[in-house]
Amino acid sequence: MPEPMPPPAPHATALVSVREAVLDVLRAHGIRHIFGNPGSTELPLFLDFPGDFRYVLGLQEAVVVGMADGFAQATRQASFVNLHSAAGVGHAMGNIFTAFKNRTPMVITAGQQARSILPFDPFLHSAQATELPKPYVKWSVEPARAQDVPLAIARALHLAMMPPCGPVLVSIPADDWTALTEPLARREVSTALRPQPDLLDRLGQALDAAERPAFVVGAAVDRDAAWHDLLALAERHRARVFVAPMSGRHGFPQDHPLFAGFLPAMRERIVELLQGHDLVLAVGAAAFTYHVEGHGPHIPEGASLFQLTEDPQTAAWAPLGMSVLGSVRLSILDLLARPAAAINPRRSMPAPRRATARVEPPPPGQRMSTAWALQCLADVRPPDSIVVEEAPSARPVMQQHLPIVAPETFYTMCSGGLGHGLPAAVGVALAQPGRRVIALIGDGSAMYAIQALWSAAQLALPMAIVILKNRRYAALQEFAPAFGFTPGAALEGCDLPDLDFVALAAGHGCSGVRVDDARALPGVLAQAMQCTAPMLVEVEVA
Ligand SMILES: Cc1ncc(C[n+]2csc(CCOP(=O)(O)OP(=O)(O)O)c2C)c(N)n1
Ligand SMILES: [Mg+2]
Repeated sequence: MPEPMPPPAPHATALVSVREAVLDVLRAHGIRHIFGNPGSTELPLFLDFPGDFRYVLGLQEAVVVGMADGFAQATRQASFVNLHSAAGVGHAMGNIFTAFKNRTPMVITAGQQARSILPFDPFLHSAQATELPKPYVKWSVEPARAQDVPLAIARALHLAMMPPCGPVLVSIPADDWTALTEPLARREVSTALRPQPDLLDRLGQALDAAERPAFVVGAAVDRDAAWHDLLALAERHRARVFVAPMSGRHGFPQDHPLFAGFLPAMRERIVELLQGHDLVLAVGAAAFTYHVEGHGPHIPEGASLFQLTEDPQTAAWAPLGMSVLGSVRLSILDLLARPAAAINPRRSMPAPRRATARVEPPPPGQRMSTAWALQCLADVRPPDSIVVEEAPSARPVMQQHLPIVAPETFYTMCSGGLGHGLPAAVGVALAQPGRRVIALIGDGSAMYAIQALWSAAQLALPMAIVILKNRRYAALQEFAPAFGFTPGAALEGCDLPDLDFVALAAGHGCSGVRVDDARALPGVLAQAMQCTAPMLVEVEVA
């Protein structure tokens, strides 16, 4: 008779607290910043706050998530957020929606009441914590046991970084942090997916054969660090390059001869602007993002549509054409690796766009135009400075007078949700200490998350905050005729009198200057490019 098997040896791994195990997971991912706004349910995380981490406090949760979004985009790494149970997540929701649309990798932890009192519907209980942020998180979980929290955080990090990137939420009961668990093994998960070679080859052949190709470039190009590769592809094929509608990042230099302009989020106008092209390639962009109703074809008659995207949803809903799914950068590199075919002899070099005419300052006593303000900014800003914009009616003016010509120098949100730009600029400035960050914000937009000024001041970030003060929600007034309003007719809820941004800056610990004289603006902006702490410039525009 064989001897019975001996029982397994007692488990030898030394146990650690959930809190230590989670901090180790973050360290393994290179995460050293915790963006948050604390409450009682989160305090246990901060017992003996670890010396190698930095807590970045936002005074409202929209600010916390906005800062974490800018930081994640500018570091190409998931950011880590800690919010207060239900009310904190609620405040953050607008910017969680934006992070989802921006494809920003972000792990959001939310406090929850202690497990033992959950049956009694306690104070601060988030009753359906995992449902609250849906559908704008890729995954949300409240682990079944305290010991499962570290693995949930690791999984959340991997999922957040897996394209299409986005926010995830882990709800953590307050007593979990001190429970004991086994430490987690460090591991790596690859994220970039290579596109299917035969489909990509068909796209390559179509590009070689096209007579007048056009590229429509979306946010995923810059996000994927593919700016220079896309430029090489466009030059190889002599493609005219448009920026996709509502793009949160720029993917192509606006001063390049192949640059063809910005597509508006309107079906008929897109078809009009793409007229004459026989092949349209949407790169890292939806085909297409619309804002208003439209009818008829999506691309010009006779043209064919192709798409490179990392996002299965975007690929699936495209109304026509062929979509190749995979990393945008790897797709472009694989296209560049194909032998360069002889250029179709009928393909001509497209004519470059006309340069924008310079604007003159207004006569003395008159308010300056936004065009003048942005031209002044373009004149004084360092070439590698970063513009973070949220100034809706100034966008088309900016596209004319404040050209973006280098990678990773422009951020705005892809969602349309105001309250992102100001905190995102703070996050970008925190991530890029050597670079000048310029927050270009409308007066209305600034007020959705104005407390970001306080975080910028506390962090002593050398950033310029330019507020375009036109005393109104101009974009809505300009948009109203599309809904049948008489142009210029009064519109309820769109006037913003009596906002004083210099006073608001002072109240948040920032310096501030008001400029109403057009000729004084260049000097003040030049000073803002040199500041060593945040400086707000309130620009009175017409
Ligand atoms: C969270 C949120 N609320 C409301 C809106 C609607 N909205 C779109 S543009 C706009 C006006 C923004 O005003 P401002 O920042 O002053 O820019 P301006 O239009 O004056 O250029 C508003 C309120 C929105 N996009 N997001
Ligand atoms: Mg305004």
